[in-house]
Amino acid sequence: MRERKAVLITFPARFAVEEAKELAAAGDYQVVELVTQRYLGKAQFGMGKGKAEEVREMVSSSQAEVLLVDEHLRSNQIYNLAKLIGVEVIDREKLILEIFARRVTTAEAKLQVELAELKYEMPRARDKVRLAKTGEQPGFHGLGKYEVDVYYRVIKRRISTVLEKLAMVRQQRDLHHRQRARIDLPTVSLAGYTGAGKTTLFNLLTGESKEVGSGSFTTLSTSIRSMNLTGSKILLTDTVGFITRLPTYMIEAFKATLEEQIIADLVLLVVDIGDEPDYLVTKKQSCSAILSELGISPWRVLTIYNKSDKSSHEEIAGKLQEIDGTVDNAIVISALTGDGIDRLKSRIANAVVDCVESVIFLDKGEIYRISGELERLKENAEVEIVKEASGEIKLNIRGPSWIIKRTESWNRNATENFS
Ligand SMILES: Nc1nc2c(ncn2[C@@H]2O[C@H](COP(=O)(O)OP(=O)(O)O)[C@@H](O)[C@H]2O)c(=O)[nH]1
Ligand SMILES: [Mg+2]
Repeated sequence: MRERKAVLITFPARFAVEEAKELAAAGDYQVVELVTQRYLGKAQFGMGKGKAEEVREMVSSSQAEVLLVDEHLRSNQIYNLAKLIGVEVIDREKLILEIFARRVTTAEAKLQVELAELKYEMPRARDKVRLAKTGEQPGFHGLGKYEVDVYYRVIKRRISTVLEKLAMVRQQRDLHHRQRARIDLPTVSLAGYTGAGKTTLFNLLTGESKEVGSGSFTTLSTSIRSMNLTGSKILLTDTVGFITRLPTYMIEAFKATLEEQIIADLVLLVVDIGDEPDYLVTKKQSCSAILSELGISPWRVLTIYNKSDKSSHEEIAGKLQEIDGTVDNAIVISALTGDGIDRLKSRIANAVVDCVESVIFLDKGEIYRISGELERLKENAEVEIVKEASGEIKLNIRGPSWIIKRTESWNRNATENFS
């Protein structure tokens, strides 16, 4: 998709700026001007009138086609701004919804995103109804009173339809299964907050030279690439990443979007070690919480501390001590300079491609249930089938760890269910 030129307004904090730029890029916008404001909640335009007029000048001199405002705006603010500035105004929530919408491919995730879009529209429809009824702004956005009422009812009806469909899709959900069957290669995905350096690391590992933040990695297919690791081919996925200030109604859509991309034998959780210690701890905790809600157990997550080039060794050691209680085992890298990448690669190899052994116990009849998968397993691993005196079946397996991990759910007493 063609990138659209945009003026971006966000908050002055470093993190806010980085995140807003990353979101804009993921939405295929090319930021031509960046404006920071301490407060974006003013009634008429979100910002003061004077600032809004400055922005109008910027938009026209830079020939921007869109104004991105990195904050939740009410429909009257969007209306006022668009009227003053003369281009489309997209607020933070709308931008995030656009990003989700273009990433999702499964039925369930699509429905979750559609539901969030409708919920975004809902209060705005109510605004439009109210404005039209009080005659404050008759024909607001070209809608008469009658049309607005109808519009509101249509949204409500669509919400209930989507909810019904979702309930149906959930019953037949086998997302993990399908993906696993499709991708018969070890897969590793990158998770972490926006701005942590996922895309930079993705490009470094896959040898992709496209500029970071160019917006060219926004579709699902281009965010999956293969890389070579000690002679084995693995698939690496760059995900949408965690987003701060996510309104409650968007959480399900976010999870569905991420869930689709994050299905992997190993998740690399990228953390910016340059952050302040308490901020680091909070962020890392919320990442872990989201990952576990998505059904990814901690032993499948490898935390990576990125941007080592920005701090001294002592500073980094101090922070690691505080977060992890250990310094020696931590993977500290710089995706920018390449520092620590060889060690990272060997840790990934260790977790997914190195040979391991495992024993699986099955009840008598169960061997038939998994016979198809067992045949596939035999192509990649050594399998010895032993019939125990009890009638129970024991599988002795030896093969690359990613395959072994996937078979663990066969186990009669499996604690983690992969499917
Ligand atoms: N100094 C430094 N900057 C980095 C490093 N890795 C990424 N960055 C910068 O951090 C910003 C966000 O990186 P990006 O890869 O887009 O983050 P993502 O949102 O996680 O994909 C960019 O400006 C990168 O150049 C690093 O190791 N060191
Ligand atoms: Mg990225």
